[in-house]
Amino acid sequence: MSETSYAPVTEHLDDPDEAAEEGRRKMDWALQHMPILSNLREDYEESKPFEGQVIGMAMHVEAKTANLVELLADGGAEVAITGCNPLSTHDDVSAALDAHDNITSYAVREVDDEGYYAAIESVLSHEPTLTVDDGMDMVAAVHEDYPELIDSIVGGCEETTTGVHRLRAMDADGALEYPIFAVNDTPMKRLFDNVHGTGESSLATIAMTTNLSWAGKTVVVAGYGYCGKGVAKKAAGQNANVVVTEVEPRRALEAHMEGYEVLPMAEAAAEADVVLTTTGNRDVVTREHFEVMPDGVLLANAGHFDIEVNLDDLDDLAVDRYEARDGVEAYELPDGRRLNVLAEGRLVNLAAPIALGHPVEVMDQSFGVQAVCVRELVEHGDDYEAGVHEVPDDLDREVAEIKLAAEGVAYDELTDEQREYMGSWQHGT
Ligand code: RBV
Repeated sequence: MSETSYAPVTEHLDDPDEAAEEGRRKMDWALQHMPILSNLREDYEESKPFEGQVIGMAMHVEAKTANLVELLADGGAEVAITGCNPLSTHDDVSAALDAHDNITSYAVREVDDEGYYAAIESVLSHEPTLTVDDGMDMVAAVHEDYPELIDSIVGGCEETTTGVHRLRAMDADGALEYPIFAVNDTPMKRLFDNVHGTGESSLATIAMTTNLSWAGKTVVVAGYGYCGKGVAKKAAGQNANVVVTEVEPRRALEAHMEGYEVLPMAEAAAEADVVLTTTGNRDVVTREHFEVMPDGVLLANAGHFDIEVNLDDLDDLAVDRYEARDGVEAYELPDGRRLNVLAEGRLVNLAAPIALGHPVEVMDQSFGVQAVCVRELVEHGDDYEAGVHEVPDDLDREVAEIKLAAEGVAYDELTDEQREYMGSWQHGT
């Protein structure tokens, strides 16, 4: 282990036992609303599919994630975990995880940059045979700094759009040296977590952080991907006037046909009460936009990294900067306008002081897919070459079926004739 390596969470807390108790309470509450993880857990506790594996994880360490981690550990794995964002960790949950015999948690909230990467190194010192990432920082560390681990890594899973995007770029460069499932891209993840999860949790966190209403506000949503669609729909549902900005012509048209105003950011910024970025790209809101924004505007980001709102530009323009509320930093411009940045421009639904991440139900789905993907890699990892892989559809269906059964939702099955018809090309009118 290198000298910079980070200690487990318990060494950073005054009273780890008390913290662990509170963290456990949060996990128990979440688990009551996670029928998929509960179901898989029962199965894996018995069958121990992960026995002999070491799983290295970098994810948002809070109660729902913790239930995934514990499922993997109770299924036989040794798990080492750290955060995937310096502000999203709940220390009490991290402590509860670390108290488990098979789990070491290095996640600590408000860790600095150096500590953030040192904690990833600490996870890698466990020599994982599988990686589970949200944003790809762990895969990057393995390839850049610990390539000797690659030979014994069976495969990995990636949770989020930005991570999958980075992995595909790495794969295209021929630099990705083990197989990774694009968990984000499954229907059970993307159609729920990205749309409903991001929509609900971002808006709820902004409302609670500011104590302001959506009704009558002009809300500029940057990016009309799965996350942007969810945010736009839910903001409109709360009586906001939604303006969408896009760079992709089909998506711009889709937003237009959905009834939203579509404008270039330079024009949208001048009308905005709230700007919420969901693009996964950098420099979406910059100096030229700050220059025209109204006094009091709220600036928040729901993308994985904190580079969508260019805070260096804003800092350059500002004559003063102060904490207006917990989680809200006001930047005062020379003409007196105040531009309010939420959660330091980090993903607001997880990084704001009161943030809880996505609702439990959607994370149950996302993490259900993670769990079956890890199982698939353990059982059939050799079948997958290095590179980014789509999750096999039957695994995603398995997760959907568990959820439908738990909800008591019945659905139809194809008859043999229908199946035959759908598989043939000869039938016409
Ligand atoms: N996300 N995790 C949570 N654990 O509360 N909330 C959101 C949580 C994930 C989500 O799946 C998304 O793809 C990713 O965070 C962005 O970093």
